[in-house]
Amino acid sequence: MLGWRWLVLGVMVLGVGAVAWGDEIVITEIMYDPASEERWPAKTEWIEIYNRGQREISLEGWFLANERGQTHPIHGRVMIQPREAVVLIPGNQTVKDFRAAWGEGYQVIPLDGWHKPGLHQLTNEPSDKTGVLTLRRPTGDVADEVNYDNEGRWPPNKPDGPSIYLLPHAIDTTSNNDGSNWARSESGRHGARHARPDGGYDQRDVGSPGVVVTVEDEREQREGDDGNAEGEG
Ligand SMILES: [Ca+2]
Ligand SMILES: [Ca+2]
Ligand SMILES: [Ca+2]
Repeated sequence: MLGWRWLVLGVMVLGVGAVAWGDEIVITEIMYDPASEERWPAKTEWIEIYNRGQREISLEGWFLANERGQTHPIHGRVMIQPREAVVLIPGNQTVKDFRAAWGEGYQVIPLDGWHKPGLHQLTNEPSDKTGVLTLRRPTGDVADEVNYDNEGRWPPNKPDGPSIYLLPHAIDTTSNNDGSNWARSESGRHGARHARPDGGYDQRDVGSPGVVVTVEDEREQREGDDGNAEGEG
């Protein structure tokens, strides 16, 4: 006889929809080699994460790690809503300076321990053994991992400045393991813009912090454009 537990499990599985439980939060953009001042300590790196699921998720206690160490956990009640992008910055940078360079309209979360003796910083010389960036839950479980690189299928990192970001068709924790699903940010494309030269940032930096464009977004945009065209005609 199948007990009630199986029934509950079955309902839970059906209820999750297209995105598997625990697989919702995706690393979508990495600014590992900015043109901005990057001498120790590098304050101008950042990472964007995105909720592709259908439920809000608490980020309290989550942290970043790489092959050299880890940051301190996010403290306090920080929620990420479905289809929301959140930006993580080094704890020695201020949200005010980040916003002066990159603008408003999304959550920016400073993380202590981005530098020695924690994460050390995001390596500018990634390889198959370095640049192993992970986003982890309070338990230490890996929510997402990206072993970014600057060779092979991965976008190059010369000249310094543009971030790498995940393309619209590939916004999930498996597709972002493949370098061919990433591109270098270009101003005007998929929400990317130049940084304003303020607070130690260099305007050669290009990125789309706080903006993630999915295939669904592109479809809605197209339908909106068609609607406008009909309305005007
Ligand atoms: Ca770096
Ligand atoms: Ca991954
Ligand atoms: Ca982005």
